[in-house]
Amino acid sequence: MSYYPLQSIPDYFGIDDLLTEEHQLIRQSVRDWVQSFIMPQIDEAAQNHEDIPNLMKELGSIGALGPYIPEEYGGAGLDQISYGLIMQELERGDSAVRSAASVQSSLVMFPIFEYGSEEQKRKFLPKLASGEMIGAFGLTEPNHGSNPAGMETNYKDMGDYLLLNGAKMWITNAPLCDIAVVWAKGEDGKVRGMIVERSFEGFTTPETHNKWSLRASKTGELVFNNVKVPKENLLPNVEGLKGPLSCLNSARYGISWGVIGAAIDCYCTAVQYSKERIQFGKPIASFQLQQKKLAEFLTEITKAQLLSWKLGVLKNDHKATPAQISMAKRNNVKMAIDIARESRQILGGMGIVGDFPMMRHAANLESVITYEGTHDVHLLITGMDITGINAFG
Ligand code: TGC
Ligand code: FAD
Repeated sequence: MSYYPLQSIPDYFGIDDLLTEEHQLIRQSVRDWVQSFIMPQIDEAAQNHEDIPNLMKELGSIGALGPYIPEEYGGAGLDQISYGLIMQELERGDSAVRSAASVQSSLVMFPIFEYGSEEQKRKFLPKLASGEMIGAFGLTEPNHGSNPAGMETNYKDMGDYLLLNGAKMWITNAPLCDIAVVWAKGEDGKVRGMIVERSFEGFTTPETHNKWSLRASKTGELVFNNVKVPKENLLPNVEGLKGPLSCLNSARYGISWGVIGAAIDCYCTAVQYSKERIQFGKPIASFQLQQKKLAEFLTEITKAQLLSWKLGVLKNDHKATPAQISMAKRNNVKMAIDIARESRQILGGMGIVGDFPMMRHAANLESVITYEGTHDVHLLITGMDITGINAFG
């Protein structure tokens, strides 16, 4: 359980005034679910490098899978602020929980909804929304991470079917997935997306072991050895790298909110602990050095909240640019990882044990600052937006 009262979760600039009653109800219901379902088991799951049993069906039952997908396809038909608030609450529990919901919602349901055929939408979206089916997203490869344009995974048009070969690496939920949205190059060199099903011969998903980060999430590879993909599984309505990159816009936006949750969990724990822990005859909260840390945490959380809220407003109006999303993802993840590391120090030795969440969040955020575009890649995206000059290659 959380070590601090939930009423201490900060809203220093009254951002709740900008939320509707529905937003607040959604946030409360996910917060309650995280308290009762995630908090009691997350430390043990992370310590044991195990995923949380039944997680996807539970996430489906609270409407956290594809919240902004229309109801006719099994989604909740909510707006982007609701999606962000859900991500925030899930990541207050653990980045692995938010990751599971992000991948399913933004990287699997979003491309099927946005670029899929009507048959694909009807076949896959409702089962993905309920968590009955688990999806993965395959873009990164062993030799191509930040530079997905270089991907080697390829398909040949065999007339009746597509023949898929190659491998994807570092894929969230690969070992658990029923389907994977996979991005591959055709003989014309153009990138296309396709839905690869678990039952297809030649498709395997070896697990990546010994992670020190996101230990409550399964990561693995997607390996394609002459996999015959029926043509009806090709996403018909997108071609080129903008297909996968547009999915990342949605996921990166969700991360900008999610990491605020991780930061809040660390901040609230540190405030509570610093008031209780006595050294030199006084609570450590009475020392200026500790107050400086707490004041800076709250300032940074508040700035991040405002950034994500405004980005959500832009997203609702279909006006958010990829560069704005990059800025928010980059800023907020750095904010959260700094707070996780610094707040751990406020707990002294107690900060390193699993009774408190800081080490777990800090270790998770090492992945979050790397995936969905590294910290440096997002800086270069901002640099290119400012100057018009591409400094990648
Ligand atoms: P570039 O030439 O700039 O662009 C190629 C085409 O794509 C378009 N585009 C975008 N479209 C939509 N949204 C975006 N964000 C877009 N960025 C670019 C662009 O307009 C162009 O379209 P067109 O029609 O002209 O062809 O591409 P580039 O090869 O120079 O690369 C640019 C770069 C480096 C920014 C990009 O490739 C990048 O973002 N790299 C980082 C890779 C990344 O983020 N991988 C994430 C993998 S998925 C993941 O990590 C999931 S973790 C999930 C979890 O567990 O939560
Ligand atoms: P590299 O691209 O090799 O980068 C290494 C370093 O070089 C980084 O610091 C980077 O910033 C820097 N660098 C690279 N290019 C430049 C440049 N031009 N200028 C300056 N510096 C540069 N991918 C998926 O497709 N699906 C998933 O579900 C998924 N889940 C993941 C889960 C986890 C736990 C992790 C850790 C990763 C996941 N990823 C996933 C992959 C993730 O997106 C990549 O790790 C990330 O994009 C970086 O690629 P890379 O690891 O190959 O690093």
